[in-house]
Amino acid sequence: MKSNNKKSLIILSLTFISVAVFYFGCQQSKDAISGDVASQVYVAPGSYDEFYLFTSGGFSGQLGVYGLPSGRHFKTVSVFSQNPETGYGYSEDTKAMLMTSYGFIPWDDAHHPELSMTDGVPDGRFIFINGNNTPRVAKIDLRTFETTEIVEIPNSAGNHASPFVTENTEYIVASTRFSVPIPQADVPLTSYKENFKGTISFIALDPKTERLNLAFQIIVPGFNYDLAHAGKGPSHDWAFFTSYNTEQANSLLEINASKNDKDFIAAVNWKLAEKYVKEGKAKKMSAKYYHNYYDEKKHFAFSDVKKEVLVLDPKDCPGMIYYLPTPKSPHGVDVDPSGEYIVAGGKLATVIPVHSFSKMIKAIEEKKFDGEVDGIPVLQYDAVVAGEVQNPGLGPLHTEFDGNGYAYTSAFISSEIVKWKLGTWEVVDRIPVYYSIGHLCIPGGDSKKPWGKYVIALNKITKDRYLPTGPELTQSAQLIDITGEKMKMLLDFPTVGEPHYAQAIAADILMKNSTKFYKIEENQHPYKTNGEKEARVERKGNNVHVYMTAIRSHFAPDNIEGIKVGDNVYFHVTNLEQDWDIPHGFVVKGMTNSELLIMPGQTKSILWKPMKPGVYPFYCTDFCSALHQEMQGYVRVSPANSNVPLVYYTGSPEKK
Ligand SMILES: [Cu+2]
Repeated sequence: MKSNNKKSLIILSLTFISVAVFYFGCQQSKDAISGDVASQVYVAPGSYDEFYLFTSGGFSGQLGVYGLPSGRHFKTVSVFSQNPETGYGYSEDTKAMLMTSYGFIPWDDAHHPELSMTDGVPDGRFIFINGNNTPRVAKIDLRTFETTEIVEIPNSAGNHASPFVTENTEYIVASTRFSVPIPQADVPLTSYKENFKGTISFIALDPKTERLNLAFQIIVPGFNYDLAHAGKGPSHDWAFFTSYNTEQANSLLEINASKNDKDFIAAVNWKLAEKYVKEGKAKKMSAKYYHNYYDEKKHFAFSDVKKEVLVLDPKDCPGMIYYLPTPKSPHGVDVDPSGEYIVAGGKLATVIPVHSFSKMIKAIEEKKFDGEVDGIPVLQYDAVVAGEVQNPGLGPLHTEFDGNGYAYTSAFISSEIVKWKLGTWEVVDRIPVYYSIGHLCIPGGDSKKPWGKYVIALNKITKDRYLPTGPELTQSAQLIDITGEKMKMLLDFPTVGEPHYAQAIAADILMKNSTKFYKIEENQHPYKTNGEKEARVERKGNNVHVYMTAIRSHFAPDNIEGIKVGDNVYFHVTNLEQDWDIPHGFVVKGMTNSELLIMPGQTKSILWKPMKPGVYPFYCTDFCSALHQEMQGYVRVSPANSNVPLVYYTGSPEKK
């Protein structure tokens, strides 16, 4: 009976989708020709976009930087994956960023960019993003658009509900999608209910040093924790995490995790958790994990290996965590700008349930509980719910806010954005998107002060929307005007990787802080070369260190002899330029890793292991001047047993 119901639900959904696609497809082309849509997204040559849009690269592991309203792609920030464009993860000075307790992992699945906030408003200092697969959280410095820190999260698997920040970025929250044995153990999978647990992690951002630190974890029942958002205003002290699979199934979750009528949003009082940690309620648990950071003076990444983590058990910490019953496998959880409403996206629910923070506090005070799970009180649904949005589209997932009293929810199955009013819960508008929207983004739309001008749809499927590119079509974002009563589709633009979630911020907040070059006198790279006079080659056994400089339009030295097969040749290249937008590239023929891309004032190092005797050219890859093509040199490689002396020069030969 059950499976029949399921089948008919799927058929119904598919029918709805095809009708929606047909109907809305016609409507959209009419809209597109009826107005001055093009002029609303046109950014004239030489003019700037109004917003930066940061989209996750999904399974590319990177972060995309786009302009709005143009949709132009400006940059890919290297985060969890090696990037041959920049040498990130290949160069000696960035490899440490990708170290984990499982070794060097040059890939991840990046999902949720999240801007740092002050007073609940994006402040433009940092953007964080999660590594979903091998649980990690990265911090990207928005002065340089470089990843400067990556923290691995122990006791976690599938770091999905992450990294959402509290009102002043006191903490970056994260929780585990997959519950696992904690500590890890070789147990039968059928022992899920006895042995599997979840964790919710709080990573602190030190306001002075701006460094991250995994402050503590809370151990929770073995559900799948899916998404999160921290509170703001009255709910400042709280963070909210959706869960599904409260059934604790470990097989065929598509059926087995959909049995309970309601799953939970976990409401965590992090202020109280912090207090319990200070009072010594947390237990030290051994757990090996990496904390990688990039020292911007040394231009070099380092790894600290951590050995333990502080863990709180809700049983020892009354009042720290409550469950809000929420229909039905909730996905997103979003807190409105006032901090009062906690909106769930029940992907299988027929309504959008909205919880009230003040009702939640009252229900806690009045102990309106509906039982408990592992010592965690479950609040009564009717005691906490503020209202339900009826007819919210099929498969409601995520909600963002415009700051003018309206909420916008993405509906995955019916491929639309639904606009509704906070407080009355009435749907006031809907617009189709193409197709299968996941997250959506309003600039500042999860903050206290959204810039309610646009909503960006982040779509999974673009069939029929673009020129075909083989079996894989581009994924896309769509820009929608939300300044009027009716939403208006303005622009489709393709994205690199899966545009899973995105955040946007007014451009002027970031522009003024953008680093133009690194001051050469502040460069403390361990292999820096202070000017061409110090350029040199040093042999230490079979390790050869080349201290090289790059300036328009030559390298020093540009001729090197006496390198042998079997040597480890480290090129430490210092870019001596002190001018904006003058990087130099460096690569040797046959190098098996990548190029280096060296910003002005930076030093970078890459390892080359010559395999065969011969003469190997090297050159600059980044067009830097009219004589860029002349920016080149040669390395002579001799057999391992040769006695060709080590010689290097720029201009005329000089023996060493
Ligand atoms: Cu060059």
